[in-house]
Amino acid sequence: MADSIAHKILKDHLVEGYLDKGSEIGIRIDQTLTQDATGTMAYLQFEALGADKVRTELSVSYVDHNTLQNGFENADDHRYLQSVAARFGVWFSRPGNGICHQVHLERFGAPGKTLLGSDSHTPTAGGLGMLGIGAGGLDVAVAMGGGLFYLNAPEIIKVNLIGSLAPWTGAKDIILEILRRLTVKGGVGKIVEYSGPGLAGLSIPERATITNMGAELGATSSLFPSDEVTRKYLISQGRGKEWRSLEADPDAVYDEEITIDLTLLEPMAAAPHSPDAVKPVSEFKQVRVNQVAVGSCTNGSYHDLRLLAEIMKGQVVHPDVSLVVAPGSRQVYLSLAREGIIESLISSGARILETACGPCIGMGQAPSSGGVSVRTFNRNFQGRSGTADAQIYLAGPAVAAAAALKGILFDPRELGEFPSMDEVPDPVIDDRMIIAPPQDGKNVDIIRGPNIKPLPVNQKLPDKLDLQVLLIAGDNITTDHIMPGGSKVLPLRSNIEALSEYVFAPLDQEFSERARKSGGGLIVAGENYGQGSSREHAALAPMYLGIKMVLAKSFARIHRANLVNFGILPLIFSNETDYDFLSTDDELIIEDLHHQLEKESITVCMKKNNKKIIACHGLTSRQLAIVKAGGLLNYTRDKNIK
Ligand code: MIC
Ligand code: SF4
Repeated sequence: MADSIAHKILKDHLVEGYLDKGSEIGIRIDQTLTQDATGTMAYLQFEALGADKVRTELSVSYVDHNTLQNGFENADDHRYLQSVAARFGVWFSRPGNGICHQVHLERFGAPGKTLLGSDSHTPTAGGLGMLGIGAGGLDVAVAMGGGLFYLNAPEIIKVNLIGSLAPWTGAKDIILEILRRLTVKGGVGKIVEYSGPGLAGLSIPERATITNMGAELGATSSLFPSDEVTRKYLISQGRGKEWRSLEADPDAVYDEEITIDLTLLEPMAAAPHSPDAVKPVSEFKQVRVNQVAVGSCTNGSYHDLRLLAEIMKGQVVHPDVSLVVAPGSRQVYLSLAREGIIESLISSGARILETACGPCIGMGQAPSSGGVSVRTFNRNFQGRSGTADAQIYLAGPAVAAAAALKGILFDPRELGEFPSMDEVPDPVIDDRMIIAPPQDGKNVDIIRGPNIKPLPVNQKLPDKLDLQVLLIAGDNITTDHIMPGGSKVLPLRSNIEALSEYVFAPLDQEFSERARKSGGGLIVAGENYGQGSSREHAALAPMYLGIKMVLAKSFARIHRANLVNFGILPLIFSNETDYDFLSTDDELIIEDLHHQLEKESITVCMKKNNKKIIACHGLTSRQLAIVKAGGLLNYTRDKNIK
C-alpha cells in the first residue's frame, strides 16, 4: 500500500493495534528526551517504576528551562538530574549547552526514528524526518524503561508547499499562515506532513521552525521528508551515517490537504494572546513596541540570529526598545561568535542572554507593565512572559529586527533591500558539554537536595463521585493557565505540595485554597482544554488538590493523556449546551461510576435540581484501567504485583 511518511515510521514501530484512524496503537520508542522542568518528575517516576537502566537506543536529559538560579532549588534539580542520568544510562546535556530541541536536532536526531520527549515541542525533530512526539514525563519514563507509547492512530494532513519564499519572508511566516488557517485546535489528533516543490528551498533549521510550531496547532507531530537537504545537514554535523532517504509514496492518500504558495506569503505576526491570531504585519497599525526577544526553540538557529544581525548591522536598537537575544544552542553561539556576529549584535545594542529558554517561559526579561513585546517564540499566552498585562506578538526574525529598529510593529519589506546572506558555514562541533553515561552506573549516588520531594500518589477512583464545581473555564484554556511557569513557580516543579498553591493562579488566585477547603472537586471547561505544554504538573498538582474529574467540551491530546496518567477522569459533554447550565458551587454526582464507565456514556446528575447531564469518555480499556487504578504508577505497580 502507498504510504505517507508518518505511516511508514509508525508501521516500522508498531507493536500493538492497527493503524486505523482513531484506534489506539502502541509504538516502540527509539530515543527519549527530557528537559529540567519536566525531567525531575520524569526521573523520579522512572525510579518509582523500578527499572535499573534505560532500555532505549538513546536517552538524553537536557537542562535548559530552569537556568535562572534565584535560590538553591534549580541548582539542586540540576545536580539530581546529572546524577540520575549517570545512574541509569542517560546522556546529560549541561546547562549552557542549549535548548533541548535545537541540540537534539543538531547532535542526535535521525530520520525514520521515533523520539518521545517530555516537552510539547519535541516534534521539532520532524524537520529531520524523525517522528517526535511530546508527552507527559510519566509516559517518557515508561518509554525509557522500554515500554510502549500509546496514542490514537492519527489522521494525516498533507501541506503542499509550492513556489518559493520572497525576500523578507521566512519559515515562521509559513507556520503562522498555517495557524491562521487551521487554528490552535486544527491539528488535534493529526500529524502534519509537508511536501511539494517548495520544501527544497527550506534548510533543516527552517523546517524545524515549522515542525516546532506544529505543537501550537495541537498536532501530534509534524514531519518533513528526509532528502538531499537533510543529508547535507547531517554531513555538516559530522553525522552523515544517520541519513536515510524517507519520502511519501507518490500515491499516498491523506485525510486532508492544503496548499500554500510561498511566493504569496507576507511577513506575518500573531497578535496577543493566541498563536493563531495571525495577520500580515502590514495590517497592524502603529503598535508601539517596548521589547524584542529573539531566540527560543522556534527561531534560535544560526540563520535566525545572523539574519537579525545583518538587518541591524551598523544601526542601533530604537531608544524605546530593549532587545534580548538568546542563541538556541552552544553550537549556534560558538558559530556566531566565530563569524563575528555576536560582536555585531552587541554593537547593535542586543542584550545577549545565555543559551536557554529564558524569556519564552518567563524566566527573566518580563516586559514592562502593559508593555508590548515582539518575540520570535511560539507561544504568546497571557501572562506567560511574566507580566500579566503584557501584549506579546509572535513573528520571525525579520519582523523582530524591523521592530527593534523602528520601535513599532513594522513591515520589514519597507526597510529596503534584503541583506545578502551567503552560505551558512559549517557549524562548530564540540560535544564536551554533553556527558556520556558510564558503562555501568549502578554505583552512582543519586544526589537529592531539599527541593526534591517524594512523588504524590493518587487513590483509586471511587465508585461514587460527589464533587463540587470549583471552576468554570472557557475555551482554549492553556496549561500555562492551569499550572503557570515563570521564575517564581518553575523552581517548585519537584515539590508538588508547594507547586499546588499556584494551580489556576492566572485565572483565579483563590482556586487552590478553595479546592483544599472543599477537599477537591471538578473543573468544567470549554473546547481544547489543556492546550499548550506537555507539563504533567498541570494534572499532578490538581490531583494533589483532590481534583477527580474535568468535564469539558473537548481536550488537547497531551493534557488529556496526563489527566489519565494521574487518575483524573476526563469527560466530554455529549451535549455542549449543558455547559451553560453549570456554575461554580454546583455539585455533581455520578453513581455506579465503574459500571457506567464500561458504557460509552455516563449520566452525571446535578444535585440542586436533579438535571441529568450526559457525558462520554472515549477512553480505551487500557486508559480506563489506568484511571480506575488512580493513575499509571498505581496501574503499573498493580500489574507487576499480580
Ligand atoms: C513550554 O514551552 O510551555 C514548556 C515550558 O517547554 C513546556 C514544558 C514545561 O512546562 O516544562 C512544554 O512545551 O511542554
Ligand atoms: Fe523552551 Fe520556549 Fe521551547 Fe518551551 S517553547 S522548550 S520554554 S524555548
